[in-house]
Order: sequence, then C-alpha cells, then structure tokens
Amino acid sequence: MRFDVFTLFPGIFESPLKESMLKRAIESGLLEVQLHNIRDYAEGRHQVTDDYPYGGGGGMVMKPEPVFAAVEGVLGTGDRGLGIGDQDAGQSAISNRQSTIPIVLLTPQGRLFNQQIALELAQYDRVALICGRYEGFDERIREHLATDEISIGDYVLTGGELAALVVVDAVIRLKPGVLGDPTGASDDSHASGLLEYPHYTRPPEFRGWRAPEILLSGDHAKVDRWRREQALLRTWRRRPELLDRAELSELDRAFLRQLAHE
Ligand code: 6GU
Repeated sequence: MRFDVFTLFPGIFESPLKESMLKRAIESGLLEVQLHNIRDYAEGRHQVTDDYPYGGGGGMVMKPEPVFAAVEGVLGTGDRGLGIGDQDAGQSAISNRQSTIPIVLLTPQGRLFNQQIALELAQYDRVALICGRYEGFDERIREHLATDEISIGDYVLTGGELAALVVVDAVIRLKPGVLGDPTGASDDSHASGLLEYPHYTRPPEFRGWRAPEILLSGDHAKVDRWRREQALLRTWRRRPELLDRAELSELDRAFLRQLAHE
C-alpha cells in the first residue's frame, strides 16, 4: 500500500518510519510512503504557502495553489469520482485507471478516526494524506480537492503530520503480513468492538502478584471464555458506550446482565 503525504514538514515523518513495524513494512515492500513537500510546489522566490485570512482575524491560512499543484502534480488531475465516506457529489477523488485514490485532509474538523475508518482506508492500494499547518486550509482545498477529512481526536495539534502518522500506522497494521503474529489484528482492542482482555506472561508470580490460574490451566475453552468475559467486563467499566455497537452472543448478554445485576 502506498501513501502520498503532502506536508510542509516532511522531516517529521523520518524517524517514525525508520523504527519497528513501519520500518519492516517498508523493507518488505508492503508499505511505501512518498513524502511531498508542499513548499516545492509554491511559486515565486519565497515559495510562500500561507497568507492572511480574508475578512481579518488572527492566524494564517494555507494557500490553495501550492496544495492543488502538489496533489495534482503527484496524482494527476484524472477523472474525478466519489471518495469514501463522501455523500457530497461536489467533492472529488482523483481516479487513476484501476481505482480511486482517497484524498484525505487531516484537520480537527474531520470525522473522528476510529478502527472502522482504518479498515475502510485499508481497502485501498493508495491513499493521499494532506497535512495542514497554520490556522487552517483555504476552504477550496476542502471543497474541491479533498474527498475525506479526518481528525484523530477532540484536541488541537500544531499540524496534521502526527495525525497522518497515526493514520498510516493504524491502517498499515491491518494489511496481511505487516504484523508478525498470524492472528494479526483480529484480537485487538476495538477489532471486535470491545476493549482487549488483560494479558500475562512469565513469571507466574511477580512480587507476590499471581497471574490468573485459569491462564496456566491449559484448558483452552475456559481460557477463551475467561478472556471474553474480561473483555466484556473491561469494556463495561471503561467504555460502556462501545457495548451498544459490539457484536454480542447470547452468552455475552447474559454475562452483562449478571454484571448489571451485581
Ligand atoms: Cl488531523 N490536525 C490537527 N491540527 N489537530 C488535530 C487533528 C488533526 N486531529 C486532532 N487534532
């Protein structure tokens, strides 16, 4: 899978892509991240990428020309089709022969990133990510270039770069072969709509704290049921709103009824 990242600060991406799983994914050819410096597409001696907002007020706004030039220069201007999560026919994705490439704007006003959106993006072979800086983008970037807008949470970052890294990381680990573990991402917190159960490893006793005996019992059916109940318990305590959307069996529901009763 290829990500084209449009940013004013490509250096931010360097070390995160040179460590651990992302590094390995790149080395094995499962991940490609092309960094494009928006400033390289700005005209004039000073290659200006921001300007004062029309109507006044504080802060600077990212100019449309360098961002359009960068994205269209890299992806081509192609036929424009609809992108994901996009009901607005006025918005567009650049379609490149085989498939549509989502053009995602990272902004605090975007739809809130979650595991479902990571799965959606993992369906594509190629995704473009545009990182904002300053107070925001000229609205025409949003309306006529981007096909999707993503925020990674209800707080404000100095720019979209860290958010883009979050998206790359969460999406790429869903691709087969990226995680060493054959069960892959299927046991993750949020994969099933529940938080993950607690994990233990050796030693069986550490500073007087014992690992649950059931995990050492070798009884796989019992271990599976214990883990499921722990996941339900943890979700019920910490993130009860997740239970409304989780896939629950009748046994799960009975366990939750018992919890509520206690
Ligand atoms: Cl995508 N960008 C910025 N600047 N702040 C954020 C964000 C994105 N997501 C949450 N906060």
